[in-house]
Amino acid sequence: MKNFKKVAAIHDISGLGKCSLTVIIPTLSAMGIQVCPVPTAVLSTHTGYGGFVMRDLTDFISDALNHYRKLGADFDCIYSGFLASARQIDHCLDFLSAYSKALKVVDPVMGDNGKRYRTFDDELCKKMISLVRAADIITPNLTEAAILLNENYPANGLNIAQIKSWLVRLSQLGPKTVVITSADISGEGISAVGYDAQNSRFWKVLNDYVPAHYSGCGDLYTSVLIGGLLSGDSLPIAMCRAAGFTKLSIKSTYSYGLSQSDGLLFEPQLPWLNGYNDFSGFESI
Ligand code: PXL
Repeated sequence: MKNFKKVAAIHDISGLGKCSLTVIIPTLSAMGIQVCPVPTAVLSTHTGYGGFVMRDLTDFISDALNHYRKLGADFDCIYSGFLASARQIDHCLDFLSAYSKALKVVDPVMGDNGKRYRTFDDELCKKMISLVRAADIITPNLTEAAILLNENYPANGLNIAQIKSWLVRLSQLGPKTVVITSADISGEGISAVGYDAQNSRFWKVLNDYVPAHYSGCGDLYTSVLIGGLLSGDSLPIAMCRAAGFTKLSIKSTYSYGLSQSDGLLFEPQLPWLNGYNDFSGFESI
């Protein structure tokens, strides 16, 4: 029988401003993968809107895990993202050790564009390292990579040698696969760069430049990356699949002139995920 995959997604759910679970559930579902949401917080909007209200669900995560253990429930992948308190990191670590055979994906959501999100303090950022250590795959953006490595945000970008050294240093924290989703490579533009430490291979997929910034791009990218990897893609093919769908969603949103904080117009594009596409746009670096 076909092996239908299940992903436990430990992320927030925000009412307005598409990101986290409101992006992850439809995207992975369209790829034929079941998402089992474990909400870390409920927000009226994502943190980029003024005056948002938030309910922290820290204790819910451990209760949900206990219930899944009692049921003998299994997951093919545990995927953590936006966390509402430092204590949630301990609960995520319990999830990762309870499902040691699952693919452990940590998106160390902490900030973007050189700035931390409003709800992330020093304690949470410091503790994020322990979650990164337990992961198989991490998908930081450039801001998060800098925080994890205790480096200043490289406002003028990095050269290829520097970016490769950042990838290696991130993998030395624990994860055997590292993808920096928005590496600003001086003179080349924004690319996703990946490192497969087991085979010592580095990969790059260049993004098209669009003069706008939308919330939820990282969640969309990582969802498609996970969907690809769980379906048997190689790392560079999964990176191309993720880049292709993210690019299409960004360009479509831009073409309609939609508000940047509302997030991506990805819903009409979901059929792309099941079409025939060219995944050769990667480079070995
Ligand atoms: O996409 C990252 C993200 C997730 N969840 C919430 C956010 C953000 C980014 O702004 O605010 C609540």
